[in-house]
Amino acid sequence: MAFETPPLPYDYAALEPTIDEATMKLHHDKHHVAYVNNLNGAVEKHPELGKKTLEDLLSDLGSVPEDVRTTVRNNAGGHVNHTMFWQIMKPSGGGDPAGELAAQINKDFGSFAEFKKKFEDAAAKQFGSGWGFLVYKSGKLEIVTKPNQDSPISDGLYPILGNDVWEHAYYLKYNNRRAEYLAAWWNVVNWDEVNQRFAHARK
Ligand code: MN3
Repeated sequence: MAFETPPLPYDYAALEPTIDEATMKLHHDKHHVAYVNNLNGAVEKHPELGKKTLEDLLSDLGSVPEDVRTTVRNNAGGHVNHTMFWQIMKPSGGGDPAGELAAQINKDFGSFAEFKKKFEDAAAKQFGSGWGFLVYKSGKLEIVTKPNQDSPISDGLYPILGNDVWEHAYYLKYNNRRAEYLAAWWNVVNWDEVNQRFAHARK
């Protein structure tokens, strides 16, 4: 298989009570695995795609053969988005960001509280399925939302942080209360990992 689903870096129940065990099991073992399987199905038809990285594929979708372009867009996107998602969370996470990222957040949003409010608001307003992302563009942090599994990588931007607002990410525990999920999610953010992604984005 060209692409593989990475194992969760912690137990399915490790993010309780913010994200419940049943949601994590379904989300990782069914949803993420399906994206990887679908992406591998496209690679079977065009084996040269298997030699590319996810970033290569998503940053140049125009070079992907047309018969699998939508499949690659949705499923390479799903794969890269979820791989990031598991890594930027951790048990006993949360708290305040530190270091360079904290300074940049204060500079661009005024305060961490203000950033959280803006991020939650943007992600709450994403109609239907999609993601809220934090990206670094022209020396500034920016909040963007994307529908489906689209990735900021396709716009030449590296996602520093992202929250999944597909119903599969929260519906079992939060039902239709997306805003409640968004507000609780900060409790499991792994700011060390997010800081590393910020350092990568600045390169
Ligand atoms: Mn998801």
